[in-house]
Amino acid sequence: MMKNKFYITTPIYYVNANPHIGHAYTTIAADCLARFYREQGHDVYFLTGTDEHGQKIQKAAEQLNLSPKEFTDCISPKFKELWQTLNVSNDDFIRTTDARHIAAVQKFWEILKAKDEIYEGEYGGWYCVPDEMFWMESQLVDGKCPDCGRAVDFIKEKNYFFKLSKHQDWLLQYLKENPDFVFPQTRYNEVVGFLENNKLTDLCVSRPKSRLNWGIEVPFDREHVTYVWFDALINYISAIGFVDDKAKFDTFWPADIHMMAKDIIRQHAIYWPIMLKAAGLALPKQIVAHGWWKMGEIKMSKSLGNVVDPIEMVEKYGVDAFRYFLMRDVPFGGDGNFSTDSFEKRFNGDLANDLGNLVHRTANMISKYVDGKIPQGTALIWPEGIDSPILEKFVVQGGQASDLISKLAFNLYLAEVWDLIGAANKFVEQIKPWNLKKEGKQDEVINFLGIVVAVLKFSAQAIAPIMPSTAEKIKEQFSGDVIKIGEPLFPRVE
Ligand code: ME8
Repeated sequence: MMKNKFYITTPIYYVNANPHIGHAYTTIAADCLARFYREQGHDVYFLTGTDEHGQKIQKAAEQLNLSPKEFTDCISPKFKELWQTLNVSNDDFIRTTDARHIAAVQKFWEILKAKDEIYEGEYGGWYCVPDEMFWMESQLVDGKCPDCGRAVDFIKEKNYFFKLSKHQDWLLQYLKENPDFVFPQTRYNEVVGFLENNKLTDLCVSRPKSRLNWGIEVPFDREHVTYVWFDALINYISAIGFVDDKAKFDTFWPADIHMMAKDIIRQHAIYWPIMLKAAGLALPKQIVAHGWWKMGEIKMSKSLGNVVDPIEMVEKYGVDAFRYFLMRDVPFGGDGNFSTDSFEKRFNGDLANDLGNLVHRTANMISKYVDGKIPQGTALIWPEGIDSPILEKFVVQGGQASDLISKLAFNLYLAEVWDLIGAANKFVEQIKPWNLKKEGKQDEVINFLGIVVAVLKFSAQAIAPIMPSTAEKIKEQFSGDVIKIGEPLFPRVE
């Protein structure tokens, strides 16, 4: 039997600064899906990586007196290490400086050229020499560079153009026929609206080497390098063997999900599908664009410096608490405001008081009331007179796996699990096992503990994609014959 495959990608991140919580968010969300589908038996390929060419990177390197390659060799591993620290289970890590990627970009150029989708043209604009930036007439301030105020020159240069515009109607039609192509709906509407109200122009996809040489050479004109987005997007196919592994490519392409934030939706929902269509390749199944993490009301970004460092968060609170907060606090798709207050509220509430407490008190009760023997395997009976619809349903019907993860409703998914955990904590107070024990009702004590252990095992399974090591720790404590009392999972923070 052929296994279902699931190919998911994150953006490849620019290496001109260290990764922050925004990058961590996308990558962790993708990781939750990758883990979820692996658990479901899919053949999963989870790709992330770094975007290393272009002027921004070249400049960042120059400032440090390094060659661009020396610079990117220094920063790219920081992303790789961060993903390990965050327990991210990526199957591959692509760098746009990898030989396999350079070969794929050049093959893509050749295909488009052969299909007459590329032409030579002239590019004109107001150029600020010190800033190495092109500006449109309308962007100039008093006829000068809007960035630095210096004089600008009108420059015309030869470049290659990709015939984006001729595919506009096709793309709009495609979007109308495939309303799930972009998620969430708000972003879908935005893309459709943009295409309905604007005329696409052809895309200038090369830069003369006299201006920029840190890029992938155009295979049929070595005096030009590839425009960064025309280079970067292709990573999604270069990583799965576009040039050198047909079997792998045929297995995994098209991607199931390209995950990102809303800032780069246009490149992914307009440029990329048109590039693929023009090259005769299948389109990804879905473009998923979540919101932004903000500080106050301002988007976190490396250029503003208002960022939260994921490493600091992990050192202070642990990996799983960080992963939990990101996936729980904000409905996926919307923007989120980061504050230490809201983080610590969730930490002390959901993690320390609810989950941590249930694990710890259950382990202690097993040790105290039943000589450490974990009650399991026997049919559970719902105790009469106890009012807890959520838990009663769980006992009577067994735990139901939720499909909210596959619908990308991570926060609702977690809320459901926490409803059950909350009900189980309340159940302890309702049942008062210490009284049952005093009254010698040992069967009832065992039945009670059996119910709580079943809740914990079910919850551990359910949270595994989001909190993999916490799930493991719970399973370790409760899966054998005898309880292994562990350290508190989430000691309160003050
Ligand atoms: O755009 N909130 O790279 P990039 C949420 N190299 N997510 C955020 C975020 C925030 N405040 N800030 C960044 C690039 N992100 C290109 C991509 S892909 C072929 C090329 C995340 O380093 C989010 O996923 O600027 C966003 O889309 C991405 O980082 C942008 O990363």
